[in-house]
Amino acid sequence: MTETSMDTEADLFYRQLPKVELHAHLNGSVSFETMETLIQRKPHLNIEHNMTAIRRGQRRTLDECFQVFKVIHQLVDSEEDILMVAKAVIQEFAADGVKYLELRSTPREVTETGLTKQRYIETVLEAIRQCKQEEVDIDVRFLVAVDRRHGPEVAMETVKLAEDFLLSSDGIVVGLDLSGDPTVGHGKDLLSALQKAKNCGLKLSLHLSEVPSQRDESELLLNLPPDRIGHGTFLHPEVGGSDSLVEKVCKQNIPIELCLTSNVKGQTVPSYEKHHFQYWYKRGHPCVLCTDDKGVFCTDLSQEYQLAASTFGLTQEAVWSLSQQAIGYTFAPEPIKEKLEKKWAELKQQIL
Ligand code: 6MZ
Repeated sequence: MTETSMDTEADLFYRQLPKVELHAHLNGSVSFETMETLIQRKPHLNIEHNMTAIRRGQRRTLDECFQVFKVIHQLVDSEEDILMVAKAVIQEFAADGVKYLELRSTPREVTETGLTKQRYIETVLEAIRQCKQEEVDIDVRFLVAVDRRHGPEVAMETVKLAEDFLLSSDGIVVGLDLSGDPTVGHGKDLLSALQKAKNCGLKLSLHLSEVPSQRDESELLLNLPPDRIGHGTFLHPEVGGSDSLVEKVCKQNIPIELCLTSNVKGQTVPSYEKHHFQYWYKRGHPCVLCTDDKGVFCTDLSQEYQLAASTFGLTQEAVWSLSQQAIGYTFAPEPIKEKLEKKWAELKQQIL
């Protein structure tokens, strides 16, 4: 698909396709419309739309992408904001045909608004519950995120918080995410927090090898092993990774969450055609298409499926399999996976 057609509506087939979204950062997923409301609520911040989204044809360095998150965090800094943003994001994913969503977000505390990390998570869970009550057609789970920038002590605190919610959230909190600027810090310092999370039953989705310098870190973190990998852009030898990394990923059959537009707009891959989706998909390795930050990168999951199909020549049958296989890579309990499988089977009759 060309750059010019990229921000247009995805075809009906891709919209109707039932989808599973497993890699979506809450504050990166805020839509243009919700952002408008936030900007109007806080005029004194003087924030404009071009500071919160990367549009068609635009590129940013990864570092610039992380500046964008800082701006969004200024706009989303109270319980009221989080509730509004989380509900809107869930409704938008549902409207895009996503039937199962794992949202992730980094709990923050903001003294000025009285926001605490505990309340942050409780508010996201409240948004999930309200959407369920309102019968929004989507099953939503939550991954508590560790921002690597904040170091080992904060990581350990976050794991303890996540562990509490794992026990008390009626199955909504299912795992832990490791994300944040990949050029900051080293995973070795976070290893004991991640190990603790794993030991207490939290599933692990770790951003790995998002930039080339993370090779040693990925070697180390793959020994945990994580339950899923975010991006994994530089794991394979053709881009400076290594056979040993690929072997570890393949041997343990760890699904990779692949976010095409995010990686192209953030310039960690040079073009859609050169995206590492191709490398892993050709090997028959478990791949899940995801949006990463649908608001910041101006995309949605239907569009990501359409882009993958047009770039790599996937048939509709292959696209269907890709979305269906993602059910198996969710952190949902077995009965939920079975329910989703049934839904896919029913919809297949109507759509394909
Ligand atoms: C690494 C990313 C990311 O947590 O405030 N985040 N981390 N790589 C990426 N690729 C572009 N995109 C988003 O959502 C925003 C936070 O998610 C992480 C960053 O830590 C960012 O601050 P939440 O909901």
